[in-house]
Amino acid sequence: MLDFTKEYFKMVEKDVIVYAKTRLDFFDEDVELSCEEIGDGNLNYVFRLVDSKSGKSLIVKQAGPVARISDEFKVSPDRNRIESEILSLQHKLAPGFVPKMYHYDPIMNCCAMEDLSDHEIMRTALIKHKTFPLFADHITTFMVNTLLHTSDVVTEHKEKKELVKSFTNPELCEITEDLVYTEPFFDCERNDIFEGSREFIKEHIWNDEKLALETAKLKFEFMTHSQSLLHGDLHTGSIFIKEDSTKVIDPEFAFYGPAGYDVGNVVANLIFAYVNGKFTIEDDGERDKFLQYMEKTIREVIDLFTEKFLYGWDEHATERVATYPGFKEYYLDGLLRDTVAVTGLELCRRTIGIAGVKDIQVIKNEKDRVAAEKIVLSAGKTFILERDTIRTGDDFVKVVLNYASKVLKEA
Ligand code: SR1
Ligand code: MG
Repeated sequence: MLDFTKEYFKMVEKDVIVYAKTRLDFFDEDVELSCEEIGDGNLNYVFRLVDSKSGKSLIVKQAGPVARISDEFKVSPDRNRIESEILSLQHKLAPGFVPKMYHYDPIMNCCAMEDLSDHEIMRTALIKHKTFPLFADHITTFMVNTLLHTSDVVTEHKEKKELVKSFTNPELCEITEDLVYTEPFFDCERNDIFEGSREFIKEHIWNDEKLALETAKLKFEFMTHSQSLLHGDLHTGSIFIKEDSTKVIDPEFAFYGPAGYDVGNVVANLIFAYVNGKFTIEDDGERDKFLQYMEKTIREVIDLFTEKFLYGWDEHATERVATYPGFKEYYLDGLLRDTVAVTGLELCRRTIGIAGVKDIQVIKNEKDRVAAEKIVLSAGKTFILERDTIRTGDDFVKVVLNYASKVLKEA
């Protein structure tokens, strides 16, 4: 008989069925369960349970002791606690934008949550060139509610410091420090580059000392600026979507860091979708339509975030000095500067580093793939180096469009 109460072990599908029947108060007595492991992320095991009698379904997510992508990454299963706790907090701050959490088990390092199978992973949907007109509105509400409300602007400072303690996440932060801020910017063995892009990467990224210096500054800001409780990995693979609903999942990288980290991740991954559409949609009309949608969405994510952040500040700031004239503009300016920089870092790291994105990897034609990589890397570098001047949604889009037309002319 399986015992889930004494010692952790990594479950397989049949164990999860027993687990659900004996440890969860979710299914009916006469349940007829099937279970499938459906995870395609880099870290965890995700099981979908379905009761064929009632049609009820549930997700059980278990953390393994090492990452799925490579057992070089020994990651604390405590990330499952962090994920459960932050999902509950985000549910309060941004109701409707995260899955419901039903259960957390600190021995088996697993949690049970709402099944969102009527939604689709946003990256997959964007690669099929589906569009979601409500996304920018949804994700900016989620980000303002979670980032502004967990900051010292709104949260009482001793309470915030307790949250900083509770969401200290050293191992997952180390992954980000290495994979986002360090390895892509030198010829690191663990990088996973497309050979056709090697020369370009050498010349424009690895041999650029000015760029290296800026990434060093940004890495130290990431490690030391405990501004807001971040999702910490807010790319389009961490978002479930359907026409009228957006759900943010997988917050296991959560910790107190610079708020622009989340916003920049969203924008960079929209840029990947844009570039995918540019090179993979054959029909001119369809391509134009998709690209226009992506441009509009990138613009709106920045501009709506700015608008809602300023409005939310006026409505909810509790700290006296935060209301001094000029301070909220100063604060937002810093947040947007970080957003620009992180957009650039994410564009570079997903192209050079170990955790690539399908948007680029599915571009079959070698010349197109190299051209796509040149666009995102050039834009990425510009975002890092020129983070002091880029501020509006239109500024972001212009950088991408400029490199898209430049690279295509040269090709
Ligand atoms: C070892 S984990 C690699 C990447 O996958 C996660 O989703 C994060 O983005 C991380 O950087
Ligand atoms: Mg993830």
